[in-house]
Amino acid sequence: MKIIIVTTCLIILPCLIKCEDKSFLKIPNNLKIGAATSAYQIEGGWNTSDKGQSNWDDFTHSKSHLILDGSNGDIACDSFNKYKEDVQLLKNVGFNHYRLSINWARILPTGFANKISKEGIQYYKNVIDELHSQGIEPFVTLFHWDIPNVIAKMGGWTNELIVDYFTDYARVVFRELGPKVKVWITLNEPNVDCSEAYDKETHAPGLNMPGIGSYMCGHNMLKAHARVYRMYQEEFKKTQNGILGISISSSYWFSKNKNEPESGDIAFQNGCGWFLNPIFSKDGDYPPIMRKRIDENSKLEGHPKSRLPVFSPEWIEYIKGTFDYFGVNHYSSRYTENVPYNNITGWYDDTGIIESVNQSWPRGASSWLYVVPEGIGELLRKIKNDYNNPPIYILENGYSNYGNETNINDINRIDYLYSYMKEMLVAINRDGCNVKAYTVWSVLDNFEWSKGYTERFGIYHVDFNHENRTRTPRLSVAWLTEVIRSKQLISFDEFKAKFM
Ligand code: GBH
Repeated sequence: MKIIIVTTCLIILPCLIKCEDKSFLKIPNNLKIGAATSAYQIEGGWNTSDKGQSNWDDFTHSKSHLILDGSNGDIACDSFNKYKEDVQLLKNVGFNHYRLSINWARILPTGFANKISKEGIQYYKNVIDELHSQGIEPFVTLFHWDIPNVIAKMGGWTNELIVDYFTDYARVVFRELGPKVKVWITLNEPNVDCSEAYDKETHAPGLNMPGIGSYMCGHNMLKAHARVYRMYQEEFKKTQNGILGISISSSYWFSKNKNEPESGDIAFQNGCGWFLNPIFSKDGDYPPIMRKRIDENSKLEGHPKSRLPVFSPEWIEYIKGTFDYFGVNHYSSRYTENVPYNNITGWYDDTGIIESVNQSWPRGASSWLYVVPEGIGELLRKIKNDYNNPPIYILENGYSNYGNETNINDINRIDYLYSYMKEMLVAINRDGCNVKAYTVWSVLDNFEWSKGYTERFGIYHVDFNHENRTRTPRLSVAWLTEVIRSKQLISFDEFKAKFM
């Protein structure tokens, strides 16, 4: 008797766990699976017809020493000419949506709305029509780090007038392309771009003004986002009925020490709350902890005013609630520890947090890309709990290989996507997180900003040495195609056993 019970348990128990797991691994019917790119990273055609110069054209041409391989996006994947083929590649995988971005200077050659480029508009119309003809839904980003160089030269995002210029540009885009687009992203990763462009020198224009430029930039980006959101509601919502959001780059931060359980959230508030709190919280404005620490640090440094600008009550109200969904780009996680506060020097930086990693975490080719799948589950639950269970659009998630290898058999990428999608599906199916879309970065290998072509995120390999920019599917294409077709997440081993 005993033996029978024990053996039945041994057989049934693991099955119960596994079977339960399997039901978590079902992809819900209403979860859209797609892939993303951005204009400067794939288009090329940098000086076709009447296109204006962008800040990235200027940056890569005049400061090529800041790009790891000295390269640029002049041709990139040549998607300006090869967009039909690219849409076919998306179709082959069975993606529901494609996230692309618009190059502001391509449609407004002077930077301003006094002149609209017919060719520029036509290009994006062609791409969007091609997507629709293949049953793929466009998600369109208005700003993915490239702005007209004339505006960049006048201070870019540190000049408050950009709020008006960005709104004028957005109005042209909505008018021309809006009838065929239902999902908009105003700004891609403002938290990353503000820091990299103005505090550091990794994004155009590379100002290197730590602790000053990024906060000016963020202040104006928040205003610009809100203005565009509200302008759409007033002028286009009735006729076009799209949804708008912003995509914030969010790592997950694990408090390293039990006696400092708040350190992870402090890092989150400084890294993401910077943009999330003003838009998504009940009270609006910057996170109180961020305000407090930057004010204190500024004072100790002898600044007459805080380096973090102040919103008027009107702006706080105006920015609050300007979202239809919660957009998030997620790749990796960190540990956090508090740095002791010193009332003479403050903190060595405004967060008062030091980040570290677990050396046993697997890594991608990007120095920052540690593989920590549990982080995405924690992040989704945090968003659900802290921001009142909003609809979540995951707008980027992906893995990099080294550019000097072809890596057609990208098993590491499959493992990464599998483990992250698994955590996401558990957060949806078990914990009730309201995730509406999951988007792989990226369809194609592309110009990886200051890393040039040395890091490759594509599920399709691109041969940048060949004038055809030949695209070749990696193994992850076959795996993803099967996952999307069957609506069931399977590991690489299961895939191999069945299909290889
Ligand atoms: C995205 O940014 C971009 O939107 C996309 O254009 C780009 O190609 C893609 O990622 C791949 O890089 O973990 O503390 O060391 C992601 C930008 C870069 C932001 C690394 C966080 C590391 C911070 N991320 N950065 S940390």
